[in-house]
Amino acid sequence: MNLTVQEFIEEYKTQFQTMFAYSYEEGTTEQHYTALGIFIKNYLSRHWKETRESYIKEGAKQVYYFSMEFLPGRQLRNNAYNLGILDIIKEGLTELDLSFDSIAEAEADPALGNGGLGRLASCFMDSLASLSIPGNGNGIRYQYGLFRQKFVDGYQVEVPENWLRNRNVWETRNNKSTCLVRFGGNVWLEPNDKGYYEAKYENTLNVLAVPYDTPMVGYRNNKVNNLRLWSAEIPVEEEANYHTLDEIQPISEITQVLYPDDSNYEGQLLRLKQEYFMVSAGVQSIIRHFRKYNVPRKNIPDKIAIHINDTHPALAIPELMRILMDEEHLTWDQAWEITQKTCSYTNHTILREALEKWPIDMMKELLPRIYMIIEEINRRFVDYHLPLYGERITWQTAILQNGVVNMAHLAVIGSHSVNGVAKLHTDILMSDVLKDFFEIYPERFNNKTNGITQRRWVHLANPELTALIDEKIGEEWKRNPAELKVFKGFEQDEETLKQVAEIKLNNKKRLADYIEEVKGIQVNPRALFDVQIKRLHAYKRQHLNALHILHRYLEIKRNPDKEVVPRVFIFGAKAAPSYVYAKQIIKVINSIADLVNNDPDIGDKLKVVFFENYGVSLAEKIIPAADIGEQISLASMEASGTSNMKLMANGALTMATLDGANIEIKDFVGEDNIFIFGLTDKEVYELKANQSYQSKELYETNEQLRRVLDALKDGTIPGLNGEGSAIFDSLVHYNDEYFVLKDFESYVDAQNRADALYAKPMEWTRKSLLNIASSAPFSADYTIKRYADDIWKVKQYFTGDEGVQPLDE
Ligand code: TH1
Repeated sequence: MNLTVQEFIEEYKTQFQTMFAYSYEEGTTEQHYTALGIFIKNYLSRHWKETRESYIKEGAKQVYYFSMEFLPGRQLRNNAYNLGILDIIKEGLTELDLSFDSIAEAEADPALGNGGLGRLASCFMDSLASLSIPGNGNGIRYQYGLFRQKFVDGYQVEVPENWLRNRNVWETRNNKSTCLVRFGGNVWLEPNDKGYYEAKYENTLNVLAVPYDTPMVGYRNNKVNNLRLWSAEIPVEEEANYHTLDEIQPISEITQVLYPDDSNYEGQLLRLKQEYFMVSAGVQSIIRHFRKYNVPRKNIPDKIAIHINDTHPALAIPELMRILMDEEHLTWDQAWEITQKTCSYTNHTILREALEKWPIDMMKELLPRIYMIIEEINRRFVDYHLPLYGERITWQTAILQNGVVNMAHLAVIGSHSVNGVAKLHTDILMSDVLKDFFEIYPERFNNKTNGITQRRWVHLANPELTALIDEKIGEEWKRNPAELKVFKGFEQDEETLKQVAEIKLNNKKRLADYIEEVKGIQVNPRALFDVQIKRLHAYKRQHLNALHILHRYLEIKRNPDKEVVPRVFIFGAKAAPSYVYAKQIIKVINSIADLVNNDPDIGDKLKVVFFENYGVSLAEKIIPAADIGEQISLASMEASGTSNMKLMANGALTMATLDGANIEIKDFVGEDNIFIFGLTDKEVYELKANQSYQSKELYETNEQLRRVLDALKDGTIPGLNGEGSAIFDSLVHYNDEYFVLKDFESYVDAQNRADALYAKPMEWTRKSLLNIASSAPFSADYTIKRYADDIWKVKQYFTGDEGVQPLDE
């Protein structure tokens, strides 16, 4: 199936005309996007079908990645690239006088996730397919994605994200595989004459789950896996019972909108409905598919792995129990053994406010049968462990506690594997957050440090860098990321360093043009581009970054003649709509930007750019242009982080606390090639334990810090309405929960070291090259290989020597 440029041109013209009854010359960019998307989807459909069939034929074990969030990003370029037809399409379109780049920009970016957790799920989908692993995604087809962010007078305003307004060319509605999901009503068990209890239901709300399947294209291996997203509808046979919009609402609302909270639990009933809806439909369709394998049910764990992405899909555990008992008529013990062997769980955060705890009353009413099962899991857990571990440990690890269902405990108890997402994070799980479980089930715990797909984040986002690496070390690194380390050999090669520097500068020029276009701010591409892109959260400490900017501003004003290394500070961040403090930080940064960018004394020395509506597509533009990646969370708070990996892979130097995966980045790149500052996790724990931290003392004794803090509230920053004072108060009067003031000095210090290094361009670029060349360990291909080997026990299915090679590290 080697498509030639001429074939593409002919087929594309026909395709366009068939779809729109116009000749392609008259098409709008949006129509061209649609036609091209459909062309590519048709092109891959044979592989999609054959991949599915081959897994069944081989009796392959399949993994199902259950996640409430996926952030796939635009798929046109990615799919064409992985299929190996990107260059042909580009050439063909050029001949037709069309621009691939503008057509690709017409695609809506599906924001079906909040941040790192959802993007990780999508990187994993790319790696599963590229490694020829039978791996499927299972999630929700939200009608509205994460809100679109606008700034009005520097304040965040949320606008609905109607990503489905134009048709979604990638999805296929699959009417054959619908399921019924039941909510509420009454449930009881009735003994029957076949020797088991039957679950009887009355007055339930029945919801039809309709799957929309999206192809997940592997890298040049003819494999196409499936991402299944569920949509809620009225069951056809019940349509006559629904008359008004109000009556339809309880059903249509289920998959209407994504909850906009990142690392935060909002105990809303609708969210619980969403979770069970996705989980129930997913598990039902898996068990249905399993029947095609014609093996005994006790072998389910040999054919199926269900992965629970944070606790949001943890109801998969009681749902699988329900199906195995109520529908497959297995005993409790049989069902429990299968369930535990099938399910595995990843924890993504230790933040207390993110841990899901559903009120028992709510769960009982919405999911009566599921609650019965959870109660029984809990009863058996307590009965078994009380005599072995005593009162304290048993009650602290129970699922039912003080009127709530502790979802993390359910997930740990019902799984054979529990993992954290970076070394430090997993250590904290074992020694602190889940320490009692670690005592009971030490063998379940393991670490799987996060990863990113280099295909999207380097090959496609940074084509010039990719071409340079190809030229220097050959193309093997694309199939076998470990090869990238060969690039280290060029750290002293002046010519290569010049090329790396030039590519960075080109990327910065492109971003500078884009900044001018969308923000109207002129920035100097030769300035140091300092980037912090992630959700806005107090623990991520964007306000520490802001204090540093203020500090620079005040210094320039005090010493206008002093030479400084010019910097452009770049932000991208959404705040949860109800997160007042985070929104205040956004306003303050926007106001600092107004102050700095419009001060004639400042000029090119300092610029601040806060992009609106940060997401995957913006990240692809910003990351290749970054000189510094800011990873400045309070030590112990960021489970892993993944923008740190994307930024280093594109040659940014990391400005980091010893938190999350920053620690592993430091270990791989070497401490000379990263800027480390701030408290360690141990110091944080100590300060918290002995309650010795007094932020006000720092304010009173450190003059430099006081000047900066005072600027928050003394009118220096224009346009504020108390937001600066609010942040001041939290830092000075409410004892600075995230130790911003404590880390300030050491942060400024590290930033000064960065300036000094940037003044020596060759030295800087050498470290940049070493970052690029040390980024291979953070390939999601490796992460996925470890999940596949250690947790899921699924195999790579090679049909030849194509695609990503079998990975041995
Ligand atoms: C993030 C973590 O904060 C981040 O450190 C990590 O790199 C990423 O997951 C991927 O592992 C989390 N996102 C969420 C989102 C929700 C709840 C908890 C977390 S943790 C909704």
